[in-house]
Amino acid sequence: MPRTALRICPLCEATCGLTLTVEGTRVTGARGDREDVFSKGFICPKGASFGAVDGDPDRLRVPLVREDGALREATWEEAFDAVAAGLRPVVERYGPHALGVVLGNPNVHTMAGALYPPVLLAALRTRSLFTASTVDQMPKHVSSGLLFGDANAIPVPDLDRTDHLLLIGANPLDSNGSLCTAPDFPGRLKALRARGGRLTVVDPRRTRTAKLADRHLAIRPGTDALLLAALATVLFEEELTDLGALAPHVQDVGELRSALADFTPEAVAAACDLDADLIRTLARELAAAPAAAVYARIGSCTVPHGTLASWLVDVLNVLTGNLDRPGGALFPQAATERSPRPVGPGHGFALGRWHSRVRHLPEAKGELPLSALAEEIDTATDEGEPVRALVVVAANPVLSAPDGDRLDKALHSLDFMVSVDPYLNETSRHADVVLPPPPPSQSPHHDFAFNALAVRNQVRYSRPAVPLEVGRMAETEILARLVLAATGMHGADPAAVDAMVVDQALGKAVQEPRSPVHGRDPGELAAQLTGESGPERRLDLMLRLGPYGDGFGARPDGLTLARLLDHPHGIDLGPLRPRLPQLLKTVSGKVELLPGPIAGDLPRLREALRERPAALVLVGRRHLRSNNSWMHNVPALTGGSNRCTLQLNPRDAARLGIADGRPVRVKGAGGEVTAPAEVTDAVRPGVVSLPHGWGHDRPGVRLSHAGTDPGVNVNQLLDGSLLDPLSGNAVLNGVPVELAPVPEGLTTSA
Ligand SMILES: Nc1nc2c(c(=O)[nH]1)N[C@H]1C(S)=C(S)[C@@H](COP(=O)(O)OP(=O)(O)OC[C@H]3O[C@@H](n4cnc5c(=O)[nH]c(N)nc54)[C@H](O)[C@@H]3O)O[C@H]1N2
Ligand SMILES: Nc1nc2c(c(=O)[nH]1)N[C@H]1C(S)=C(S)[C@@H](COP(=O)(O)OP(=O)(O)OC[C@H]3O[C@@H](n4cnc5c(=O)[nH]c(N)nc54)[C@H](O)[C@@H]3O)O[C@H]1N2
Ligand code: SF4
Ligand SMILES: [Mo]
Repeated sequence: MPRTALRICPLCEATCGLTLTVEGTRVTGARGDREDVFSKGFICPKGASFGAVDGDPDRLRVPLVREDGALREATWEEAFDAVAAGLRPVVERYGPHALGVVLGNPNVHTMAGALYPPVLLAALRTRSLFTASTVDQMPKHVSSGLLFGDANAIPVPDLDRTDHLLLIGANPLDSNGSLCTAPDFPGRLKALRARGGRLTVVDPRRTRTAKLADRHLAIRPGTDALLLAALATVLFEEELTDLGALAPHVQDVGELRSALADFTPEAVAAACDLDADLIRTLARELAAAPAAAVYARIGSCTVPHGTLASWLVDVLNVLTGNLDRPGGALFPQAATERSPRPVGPGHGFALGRWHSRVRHLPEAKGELPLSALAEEIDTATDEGEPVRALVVVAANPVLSAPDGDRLDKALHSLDFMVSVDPYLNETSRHADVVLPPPPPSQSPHHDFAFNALAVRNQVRYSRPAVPLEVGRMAETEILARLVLAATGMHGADPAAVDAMVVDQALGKAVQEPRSPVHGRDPGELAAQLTGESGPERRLDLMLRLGPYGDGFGARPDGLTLARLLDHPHGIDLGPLRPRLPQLLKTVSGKVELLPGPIAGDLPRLREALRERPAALVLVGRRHLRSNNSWMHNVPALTGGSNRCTLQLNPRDAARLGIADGRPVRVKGAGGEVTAPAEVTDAVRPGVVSLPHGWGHDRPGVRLSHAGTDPGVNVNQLLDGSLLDPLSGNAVLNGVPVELAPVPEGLTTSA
C-alpha cells in the first residue's frame, strides 16, 4: 500500500514542503504540501521529480576505495580506515594547511552539511578552505561584513509587501530564487504586480523573469556597479535620500555622497549601454515608491565589481529608507539563530587575515578563492606546503570552477583525496575514497541556512521519509566519522562529536548573562534534550536557545524539537521585522556606509568608465529543470530546453556567419569548447550565453544518462585569473570570448 510522507525539498533554495508518495522504500510521487505553512502547496518540475532524483540508479550505495589504481566497493570500516590512513600522515608531516577542504553547494541543503563541516574546520585549523561561495555569493558576504559587521547578515527583499522591486542579475522564474528563500517566487512577483507594484529587471538576457517585468534593462554585462552608483548619485543630486528611522544608526552618508559624485547617469550610460534619462527615472521611482527593495544575485556577484555591486544594492536600500523596514529589505530571524549580543560596538569584519601561497590572494570569511585551488595544489612556493590531501564534501569543482582541466590534473596529483558524494562524477572520480550519502528521502531535513534568508520567518523539520536502507550510513554519521578520522580520533564513537558540540554550546550559554539558561547546570540541560539522534539533539538545543525557544523552561510556551515535531507542516513565525541596530557588529556599532576597503576599490570602478568593452562577452544561464552540475543524470529533468547550447543574438550570428543549430567554437582565456548555436534575440547583441555544469564526457564517471548528452564545460573558457579582488569571487559573467563557426563537414565534440 502506498503511503505519504512529508519532506522539505532540498533541490533549491525555495525549500518547498512536499508530500511524497512512498511505495515500500521507493518514492514514487511528489506533490506540493498544501498545508505547508510557507510553501502552501507550491511545487516546481524539479520537486515533482523528487522520486527520480532520489531513486537514480547511478547513486552509489556503498563506499569505494582505491586499490592498485582502481576504485572498488568496500565496507564502511575499510573506507574510514583508508581515510584515516590517508589524511593523518599529511597533517602530521606537513601541517594543517597541507590538508585542504572543499565544500560544495549541497552542504547548504543537508543537515549534515550544516552541522559537521564547522566542527571539522575548527578542529583542523587549516587555512586551505575552498567553497562554492567564491564562485557564487562571497561578494555579498564581504559587503555585509563591511556594512553591518556580520558577513551572514544578508537583507532579503520583503517580496510580499514591497511596492517596487528592482531585481538585478537574477532569474528566479528559472532558479526559484537565491539569497531570498521564497517558495513560489514567480507567484509572489505576479502578486506584486497585481497589487499595483512595479518590477524592473536588469539582465543582458530577456529572461522569463524579465518578461514578467514592467521594465527590462538589457545592461552590458559586468557594469551593474556603475548603474547602481549612478542611481545613488541621482538620489543625492536630486535630494531624494531619506534614511527614515535608520538615520541615527548610519554613518558616512556625506563621505559616500562625495565618493560617488562623478558616477552620474551621463558618465555611466555608455559603459552600461543604458539611457541616462532612464537611469534618472529609475532612481526617482525607487525614491518615490512607498516601499521599495533592490535585490541582486548571480549576475551582480560573479563579475569584476561583485563586492561593489553587492554593497551598492544595500546602499540604495539605506538611502531610500528601505533597509530594515517592512516592504523594503529586511533581516530574517531564523529559529536557530544564536542568542543576541548586547547592542553597541562589535569586532567588525576583517579581510585578508591570511593569503593564498601562490597568488597571495586574501582570505575572505576564512576562505581562499576556489579559482586558486588548482594552483595551491600544483605549484610549489617557498611559502609553505602545497595542498597535498583534500577532503571534498558535496562539491564538483572540476565543472563548477574555472579551468577544470588544470584542476583535473591537480586532483590527480594529490597524495590523498576523499569525496563525500552520491555520484562518481568529474571530481569524485579522483578520490581515493568515496563515501556516498543516502538519498534525500532517507535523510532528515532542516534548513539551517535558508531560514536565515527567507521572506517569512518560519520553522520546519522533516524526519527521514524512508528508513535508512541496510548498508547505508546517514550523512551526519559519515561526516562525524570523517571529523574523527581527520583529527586523529579514528575509531571513536561518532556520537562523541555531537556530545562534544552540545557540551561546548551549553557550557558557553550558561556563562552568558543574557542567555535564558545563565547560571544553570549544563549537565542538567543536556539531560533535557530530546531527539532520536545526535543531530536531532543538536537541533533541539539550537531551537531551545534560539530567539523563539523555550530557553529550557524559561519560556514554557517556546519552541522545542518536540513542539516542532507536533507541527509536521511547520510553524509560521510571522512576517519579517526590523532588527537594527540590534544585529550590527561593526566597530562603530553603526551601519558603516563607506567602509575603507570599499572606498579603496572605487578607483577601479572609475577606471571601468574608460575601458573599451569587448566585442563579445559570455554570460551564464540556469535551466528550470536542473541544478548546477548534478542533475543531468535524471532523464525526467533533461531534454527540451534544458540543453547546453550557445545562445547568441541574430545580429552577431549574421555578422559571424553562424547558423542556428550549427556547431560554434567558443574561445576564452582558459581554452576552447564547441557547442551548437541557438540564435535568439533573448540575448542582447554582443552577449553570448552558455549554461554551466555540463561536460560529462570525462573517463571514469558513472553518470550513464548524463553521458548520452554530455554538453561542454563553460568554465573551461576561464583560466581562473579574473577575480573580484575584495571577495576573491570568480568572474564568471561578462568574460570576453571569441567565436568561430565550425566549417561544414567537420566532426565536432558538441
Ligand atoms: N560558469 C558558471 N559556473 C558556475 C556558476 C555559474 O553561474 N556559472 N554557478 C556557481 C554556483 S552559484 C555554485 S553554487 C557552484 C556549485 O558548485 P558545486 O557545489 O561544486 O557543484 P554542484 O553541481 O552543486 O555539485 C555538488 C556535488 O554535490 C553532490 N551532491 C548532491 N547531493 C548531495 C548530498 O546530499 N550530499 C553530498 N555529500 N553530496 C551531494 C553532487 O553529486 C555534486 O558532485 O557552481 C558555480 N559555477
Ligand atoms: N533550476 C535551477 N535552479 C537553481 C540552480 C540551477 O542550476 N537550476 N542553481 C541554484 C544556485 S546554486 C544558485 S546560486 C541560484 C542562482 O539564482 P539566480 O541568481 O537567479 O541565477 P541565474 O538564473 O543564473 O540568473 C542570473 C542572471 O544574471 C544574468 N546576468 C549575467 N551577467 C550579468 C550582468 O553582468 N549583469 C546583470 N544584471 N545580469 C547578468 C544572467 O543572464 C541570468 O539571467 O539558483 C539556484 N537555483
Ligand atoms: S522550487 Fe525548489 S524547493 Fe520548491 S519544489 Fe522546486 S526545486 Fe524544490
Ligand atoms: Mo549557487
